[in-house]
Amino acid sequence: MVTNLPGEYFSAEEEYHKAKSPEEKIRALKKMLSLIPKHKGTEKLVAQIRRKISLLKEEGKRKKRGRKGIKKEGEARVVLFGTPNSGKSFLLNSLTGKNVPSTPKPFETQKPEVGMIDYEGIKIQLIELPSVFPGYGRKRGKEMSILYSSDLVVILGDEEFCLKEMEGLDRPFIVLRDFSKAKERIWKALGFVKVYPKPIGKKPEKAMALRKGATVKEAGEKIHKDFVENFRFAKLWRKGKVKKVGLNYVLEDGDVIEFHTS
Ligand SMILES: Nc1nc2c(ncn2[C@@H]2O[C@H](COP(=O)(O)OP(=O)(O)OP(=O)(O)O)[C@@H](O)[C@H]2O)c(=O)[nH]1
Ligand SMILES: [Mg+2]
Repeated sequence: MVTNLPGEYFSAEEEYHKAKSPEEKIRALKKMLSLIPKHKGTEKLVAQIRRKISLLKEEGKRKKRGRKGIKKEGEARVVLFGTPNSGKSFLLNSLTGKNVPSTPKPFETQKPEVGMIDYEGIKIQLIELPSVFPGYGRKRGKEMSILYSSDLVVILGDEEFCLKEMEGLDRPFIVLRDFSKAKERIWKALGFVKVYPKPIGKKPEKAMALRKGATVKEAGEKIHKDFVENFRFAKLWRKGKVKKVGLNYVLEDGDVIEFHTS
């Protein structure tokens, strides 16, 4: 506990606690810093405040970078990564209904193109990245950050070449050769289960996607927090059978679930 701090310090500290934006917080912290008498007994406090300031600045930078990026939408982000003319635009168009130019010209796509796959009502974001070339990883920072944020990379064209440029990225990937199976393979590789929520006394609603191994609790959280907070039991239909289950029950693909609350 540092003693002999001036009164203004505490009002600056109050300003800091009231501050909403990172800029306001930084301003208040700097004021606090200027009001601390500098001696051995205050060293720790000074270091703490400096650290807070640098963290806030870092956070601000990160947010700015994020704003320039593509917003994540849907249940998952899938990225098409491939050598020139491997059919990325063709596939993006056929899976999402987009209309980006797809011709025999290589490197036609110059910036990331975004579309949305509809898989039985479940939305999956699909992004085509400009074609890969030697040194891509170093030169295409924005594209690399999209790859980093993906749940699945779909590799098209020269597999070896693509994997080399992705070195160290450590994302789940599939290599796609047969376009006719693209949608199914993407869905399978994402490893979701489809679960159908059912309001009491009504028909099941459209499917929702959950990670494999997800429980009744996770399904409830996704629909309405009330379902978990006031949970009594859930009624579950699976392969023609009905049972009463609790929050920790693990769901499977095709389950129909009805929440009962108090
Ligand atoms: N791979 C593939 N290509 C097809 C198919 N049908 C047509 N194509 C043609 O194959 C070429 C692939 O081009 P794009 O879809 O532009 O390839 P890309 O990977 O986006 O290449 P970039 O120009 O580098 O962005 C085009 O001429 C397509 O019209 C198909 O079923 N599979
Ligand atoms: Mg293209």
